[in-house]
Amino acid sequence: MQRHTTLGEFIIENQKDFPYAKGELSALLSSIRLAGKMVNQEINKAGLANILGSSGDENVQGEQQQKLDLLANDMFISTLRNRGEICGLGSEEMEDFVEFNDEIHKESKYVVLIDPLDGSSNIDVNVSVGTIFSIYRRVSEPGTPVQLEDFLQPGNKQVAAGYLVYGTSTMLVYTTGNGVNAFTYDPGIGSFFLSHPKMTVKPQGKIYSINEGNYVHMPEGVKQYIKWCQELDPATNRPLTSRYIGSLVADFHRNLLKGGIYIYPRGTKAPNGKLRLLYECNPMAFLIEQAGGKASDGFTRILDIDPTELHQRVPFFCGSREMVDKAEEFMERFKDE
Ligand code: P6P
Repeated sequence: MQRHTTLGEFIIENQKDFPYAKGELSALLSSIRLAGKMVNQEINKAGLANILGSSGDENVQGEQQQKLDLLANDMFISTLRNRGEICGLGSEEMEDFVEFNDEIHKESKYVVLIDPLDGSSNIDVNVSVGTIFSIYRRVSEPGTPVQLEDFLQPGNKQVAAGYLVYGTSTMLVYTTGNGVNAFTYDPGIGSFFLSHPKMTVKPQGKIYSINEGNYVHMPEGVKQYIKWCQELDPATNRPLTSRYIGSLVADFHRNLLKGGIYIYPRGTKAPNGKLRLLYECNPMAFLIEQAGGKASDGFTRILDIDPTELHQRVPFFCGSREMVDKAEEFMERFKDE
């Protein structure tokens, strides 16, 4: 009986694509796989155990921290620490990055940036949430403590990026710069199996994904683009369909499979947008470009933005290439309004 390749087998088979990784990156991806399984188990039983709802604390963004946020954050930190492949980790849930600077870890070559549970406000209403991760080679000298500069690298320096989506099924989607591959978790066996090899995003789609409740706060270019999406023009397959889950990973994943655009623009309420560059926009931008799509802040390629702060926010336009091109046209045309 022919069976699908497991994630572990796939990582080993494709290790050769990574010239300077002597297995460390493979081990790092495997530890993310393990942490993902652990988080998945907690999410699936969240309704039963007393881990729903808010922890009562706020994260660095001033957002209510859900209990599962903290649990997911701790699980990824402990799993990544136990595997010895990284010298530091930055997370949405922590003000500063974590140093792993004992004898083993400070020689490690990689750092990880992570949003351990994105969209977590949806947990209590049983909507899909996700984990987003981004991996860089450190720029500081191995053997020395990790530095902020190791994390503040442009997205075009990422060596790997991906996400787990905890939905009707749990999937892990990642790239190391050689295309995008997706793996579906079989809880009965406890393994991820290759279900969507070499994923590509359609150049044009019918779905636009944005929180239209923020319309009055949006830049004119985005307002005009939304109106354009809603016009009746069969020749250009309009009106488009509006779909917004309120969970970046779920909206991104749907657009990757079906074609579409996700926009979180700057606004009067969020002058730089809401999404964070380092552990949301950069990893998603790496993935969408590897699948043939596009990601910008409305003007500049996301992966070329030089970060200045660990938790900095940027406007985010991401998805089918021709749809992002069209939205950028409106941003350029109305940039002075
Ligand atoms: P809003 C979740 O908090 C998140 O970071 C993304 O997952 C999601 O797309 C967005 O914010 C939702 O934000 O302001 O539309 O509720």
